Amino acid sequence: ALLRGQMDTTDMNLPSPTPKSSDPARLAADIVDRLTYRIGKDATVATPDDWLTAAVLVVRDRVVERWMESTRETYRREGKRVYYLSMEFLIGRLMRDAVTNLELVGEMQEALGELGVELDLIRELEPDAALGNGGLGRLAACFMESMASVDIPAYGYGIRYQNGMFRQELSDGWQVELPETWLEHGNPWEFERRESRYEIGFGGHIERDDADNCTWKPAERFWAEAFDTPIVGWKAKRVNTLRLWRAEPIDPLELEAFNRGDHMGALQDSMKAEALSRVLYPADATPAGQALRLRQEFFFSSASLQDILRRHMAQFGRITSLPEKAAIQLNDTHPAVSVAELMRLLIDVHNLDFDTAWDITKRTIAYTNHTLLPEALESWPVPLFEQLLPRHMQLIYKINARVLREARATGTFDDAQVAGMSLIDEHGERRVRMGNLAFVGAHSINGVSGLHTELMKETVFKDLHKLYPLRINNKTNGITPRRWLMQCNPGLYNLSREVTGDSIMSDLDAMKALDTVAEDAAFQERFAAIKRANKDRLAGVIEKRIGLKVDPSAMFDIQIKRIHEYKRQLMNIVETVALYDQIRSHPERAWAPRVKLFAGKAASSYHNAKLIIKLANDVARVVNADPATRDVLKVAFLPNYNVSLAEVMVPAADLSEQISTAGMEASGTGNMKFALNGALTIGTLDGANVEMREHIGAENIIIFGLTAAEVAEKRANGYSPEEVIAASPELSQALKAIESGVFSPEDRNRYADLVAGLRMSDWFMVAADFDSYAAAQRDVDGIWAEQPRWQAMAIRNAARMGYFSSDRTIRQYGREIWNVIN
Ligand code: GL7
Repeated sequence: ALLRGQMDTTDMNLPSPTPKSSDPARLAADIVDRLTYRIGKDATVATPDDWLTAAVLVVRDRVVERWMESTRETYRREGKRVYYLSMEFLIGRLMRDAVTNLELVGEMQEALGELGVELDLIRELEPDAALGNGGLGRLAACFMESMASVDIPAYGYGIRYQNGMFRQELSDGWQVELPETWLEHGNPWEFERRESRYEIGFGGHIERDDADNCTWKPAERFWAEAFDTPIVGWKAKRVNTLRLWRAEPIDPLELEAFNRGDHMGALQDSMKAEALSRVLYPADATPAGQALRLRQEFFFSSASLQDILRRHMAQFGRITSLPEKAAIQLNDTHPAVSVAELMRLLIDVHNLDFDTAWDITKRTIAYTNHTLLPEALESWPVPLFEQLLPRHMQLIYKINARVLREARATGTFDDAQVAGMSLIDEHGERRVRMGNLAFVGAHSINGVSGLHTELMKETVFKDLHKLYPLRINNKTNGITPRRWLMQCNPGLYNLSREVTGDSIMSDLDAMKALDTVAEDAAFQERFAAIKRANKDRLAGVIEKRIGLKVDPSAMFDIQIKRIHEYKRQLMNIVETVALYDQIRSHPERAWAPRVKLFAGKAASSYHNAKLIIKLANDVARVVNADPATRDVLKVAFLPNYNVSLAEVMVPAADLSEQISTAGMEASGTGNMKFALNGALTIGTLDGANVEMREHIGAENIIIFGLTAAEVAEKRANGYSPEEVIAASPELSQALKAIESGVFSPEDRNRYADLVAGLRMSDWFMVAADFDSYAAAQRDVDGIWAEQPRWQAMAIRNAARMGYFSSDRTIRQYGREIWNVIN
């Protein structure tokens, strides 16, 4: 009886778990039950957090049955599983997601209502799981939800950071970073799997066995322990697993040291383990660089691969069938060390020869590239790599020798090209190039928008693409319509369904039916009323957070995303200053009233990004205090942008700012969220904006500025921002005001260097695009003045975003990369 868990129980007559009812009375009773027996509290003393936990546990019970059924079914079918390896999962809150996908919203509201608790109130208490920086991490979260929704058996693998993305506060307009503590009240969604743990090694030396096979003796060893969160698909069709690893010491306490009186030294291992899964690196598209980051990358890659191979061997018993049963997707280069780790496991643990292992590795692994920014392409100093992962370094040299041999054998590459394809960068300090490692170890390398994929072929991977021409392919990003329409904008979702029918959540293309009512005055009125309600709600949030009153009938013009020079928040602010000047010079004109909203975090070490936040706040302070512009212009920077704030801001936007320097934003996904919620886009021909224009129609989107080719041309042939600035009176005046301290009277030089950067080099083409951008903004004003036209355009935007559902993206991965759907 003690061994029951490991025994074959098929012929035992075990009682089955009681199926969980979704009757509101039953739900209410269960909530009280959890409160009493799990939390140990009486209803009369329960805090709102206790009610939330009890409600989550009740919802989780309803998920578990479907979860086990999904797992059993995959096992029975002997199907292929998808493994999505990502350093980041930017999930946000899970309560509303799970309840809507289980279709229990009404029932839970009623059940909690019976207990005198409001669902809408307690779900606001749930902390955001902010285990990611921005688009890349949020994409991983949308993909997890879509894989469950389109019924693909999948596991997400990542790190259970104790502190996720930092909390941003503003102090006198400056960003202040504070640790985020999402686990403070525990996490009722997760299941700790103490039995699922793997040893992770670092450092040490290699004992040679024979030509291929080696034994690595690491100097440091830790446990990776699994925590599982169920991810519910639409209508709970399937429930998949997000498995996050936490590092644990193997020796929690070195008693010998402790007894010697070295109390800190005795805890050394614990502290080192803790550091591994302690905190998310807050660098967005900029490399972290430190040894701890490489340790984190290896830690979660190794744990995930050991788990994948363990599951494969337990079911199929033969390592060589791995590529038929497992598809491993690397989300950017962060898990690229997986290529070497899989090789090590196949050779040193499963005793395969190098050639067989290499063939299996390439057929199993695929890699998604998310950025072309040269500074974001990860590389590690060879000495650091060698010291932490000596066996992997050895394997990388061996892989490299083979790749370079293949390159030379074609006879088409010169020495410089071969050097560019090498896994080792030999310029200056020798470094391991993680992008090249991921490329050569994968059968598929995909970009995230059509433009980005083409640029990948022409730039970073030009020669590797020539050598392996069948590998690069495109998978344009998408967003889940459950979170980004149904949950965040129930008004628009319900209105749409009157026209489209009920299928839109499983088939976003059905939104197309809204086209037929785009010009209908009565429909426009209802559509506008929903937008207005969303804006009223956001106005409330703005007032509560920063004490600023804004007029909800004004145009809400929103730019929310990480602060980065290539995203050009600076251009938006400079244009705001120019507009402010214009309004003051021509108060008699009929200005379209605007509220310019900004939010986003800056990487802690990114000086200019932090200065841009301060500038937005300085400009806001001056503009908002000026009685001359009071009725037509307001500026606000909302602190601590996160998924939950996005869920309030996106549905309230009239205008979406997607104004990156063309060629630099790989895709963007915020752009898609806004358009689906009926905002017009002002944007450049960058990333997925290009495809959005094709789907929405050029007449329904406001495009301006240089193309990617024109940007490249200007950079190559040199361009003089001073000339451009001199030729633009508006820009000249705005820059002069900023650099002379009009917005920073207490520190007149604050923005001198920032503006000097624009005058001297202007790498991001702010000056070059300024006039075109300002003119496009005046076009926007013109459309706003013709409300029926604006509403028709906004409706057509929402109608035509079907292609950008992450269900479509995931089906393409499933068919064209993973081979799990036909
Ligand atoms: C990003 C891109 O910058 C962004 O354009 C893209 O939408 C996202 C998802 O593919 O990936 N790449 C990157 O390094 N980060 C991104 O958000 C941080």
